[in-house]
Amino acid sequence: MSPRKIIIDTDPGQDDAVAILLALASPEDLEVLGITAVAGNVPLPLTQKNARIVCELAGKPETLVYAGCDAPIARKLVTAEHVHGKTGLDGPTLPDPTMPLQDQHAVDFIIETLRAEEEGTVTLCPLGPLTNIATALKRAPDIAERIQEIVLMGGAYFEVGNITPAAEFNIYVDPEAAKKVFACGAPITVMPLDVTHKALVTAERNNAFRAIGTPVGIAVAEMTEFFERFDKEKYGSAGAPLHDPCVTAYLIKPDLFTGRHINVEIETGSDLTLGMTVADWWGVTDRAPNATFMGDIDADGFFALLTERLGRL
Ligand SMILES: [Ca+2]
Repeated sequence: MSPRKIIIDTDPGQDDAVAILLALASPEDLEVLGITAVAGNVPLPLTQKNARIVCELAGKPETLVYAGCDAPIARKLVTAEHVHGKTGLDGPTLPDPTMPLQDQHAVDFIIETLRAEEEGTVTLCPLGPLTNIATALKRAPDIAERIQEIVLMGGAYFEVGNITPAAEFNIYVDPEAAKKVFACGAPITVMPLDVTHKALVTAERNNAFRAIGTPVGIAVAEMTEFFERFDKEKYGSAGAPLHDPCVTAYLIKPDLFTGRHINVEIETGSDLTLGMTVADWWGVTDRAPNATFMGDIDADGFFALLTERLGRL
């Protein structure tokens, strides 16, 4: 089988970095057509730069990186330096990138790629707020039926929220964009906090990254060490959750995950629960299913895959 064509839409972010590294390490499974940066964890000038830093760390400076939207559709940008540090990639010391940023706007790249490639052969992998994807769908509604699948990190049901008591960060930052994406009709697979909070980088798992002994292995260990401080303090957990790599791991090994095909709606009207993913996990409404909402992960299998693949770079 030929590798699956993907566009990674991202706001790096240490866990975004690991998701990108996993994809770039897996050319037999994934062909990365491009990486599109969006404002999220940190502002756009940093996310597009961080995306290029990660490509160079992977030894793949030929990867096409595009800058997209610098603010949510209808709101002021909320960032997460309290988790990811000032640069978004705090932890390791990595050189500034020398590879170019593409001139084309990320949204135009997404639209043109979906129109140029054969229908149903391009998968979108959003790892940040859904601004770029929603803007593309708004500007070019014809692309919705050309998308093979949207596999995204965002939302929560059992874990409820991390940026507010009710909302997960990616959805909260641009709820109008999320609403647009969940209503677009393309097949959607969601990696919510319910899954990612089971993918914890314990000391043993981080030691396995470090033991790879390469610049990539050591950088990943240093990144997770940096942002685990926040989660350990907040949740009292054994380590930091690796949110975004769940998306790229799913595309390589879907059997690691289990979930339900259900209806998911996005709250955009309430100040109290803004950005909540109202997931009908128990099937208590007659609203039509629009997403496969994951609930569980084989965490040991996930970390085994990550460690093996990162060791290739
Ligand atoms: Ca992210």
